[in-house]
Amino acid sequence: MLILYINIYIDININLPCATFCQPSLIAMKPRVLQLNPILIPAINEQLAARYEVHKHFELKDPEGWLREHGASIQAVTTGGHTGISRAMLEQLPNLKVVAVNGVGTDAVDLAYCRGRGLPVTATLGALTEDVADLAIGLLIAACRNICAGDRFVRAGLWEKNPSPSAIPLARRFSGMRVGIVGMGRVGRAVAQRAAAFGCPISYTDLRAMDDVPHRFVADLVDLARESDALVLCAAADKAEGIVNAAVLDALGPRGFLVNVARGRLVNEADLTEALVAGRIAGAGLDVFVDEPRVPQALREHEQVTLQAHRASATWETRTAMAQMVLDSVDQALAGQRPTLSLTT
Ligand code: 8YV
Repeated sequence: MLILYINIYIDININLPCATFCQPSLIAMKPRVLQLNPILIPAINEQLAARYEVHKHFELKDPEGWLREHGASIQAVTTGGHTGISRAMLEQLPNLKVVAVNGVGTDAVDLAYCRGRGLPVTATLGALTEDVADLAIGLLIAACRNICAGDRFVRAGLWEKNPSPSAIPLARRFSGMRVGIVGMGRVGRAVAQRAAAFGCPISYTDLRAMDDVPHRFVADLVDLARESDALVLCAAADKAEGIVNAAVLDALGPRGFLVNVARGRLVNEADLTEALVAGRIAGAGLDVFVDEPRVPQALREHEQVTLQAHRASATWETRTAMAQMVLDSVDQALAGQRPTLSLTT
């Protein structure tokens, strides 16, 4: 440190070329980390910045030019579940030691390619389960009890103008609804636990029946929809694009509700919009969309749809736990260890 200080001092004051004095071996370069998505926890950002040279891809003026010039120096990437990282970008980062996903969805990362490269891809497994399940139940209750439409009615002063109880249509009871869960992983199980506390009979579908799940397994999604009052999507999107289509929505029927806290592309959004507009399903609670942040106008205008801006894990508690996992994964990988949360190595 002292030597570095003297070198810089001499360089500035005597105007000798730095190369004469600044031998790279004497300068402790911080490893470079590329952030593809902001981390919202200041304390974690401070620790990242203290240990690493952090480059925020989303703030770069010319991200492509920057990558061409500096890609080879990047040792770690942090990203969001929805953002992931493209194969093309991975190829521009030949010395990468870890992709730390600040989320549980790894559908936007080519895991097979990373496996082939021996590159650890980590996820924040278990950190967001409770919050995502909470929001799923919140969206379902909001959708079937028209909570947001009621809020808009009161805010707009319409209650005073039209105080008759018939001004707002009667809603649908949530307690006791037959809830069908699509994807019985951590989040699906947490949704089931919560819905069961409301007296809801639970059924589920997944790639296979699970021995440790006490609920009824239904192999076919159309059958599950037909036998449910509400479908809650908690599945990984890797191999399930567009599984909720017109046939599933028609099976759910005009009294049925759809909740999606997983990935927008599980749903054929055009089919969903048509089904809602035509009243072929009763309503929906949606946190995720096919082309975020763009949400189809028809969904935005529909009174029986409750919308969120991909917020299911967005609490201080969960995002702090997630960010800590990201930091730990980067630390482990750059210390030459296998990150404990690696899915690929
Ligand atoms: C996060 C997600 O909002 O876990 C995921 O896969 O999509 C979300 O929970 C996102 O990853 C935050 O960066």
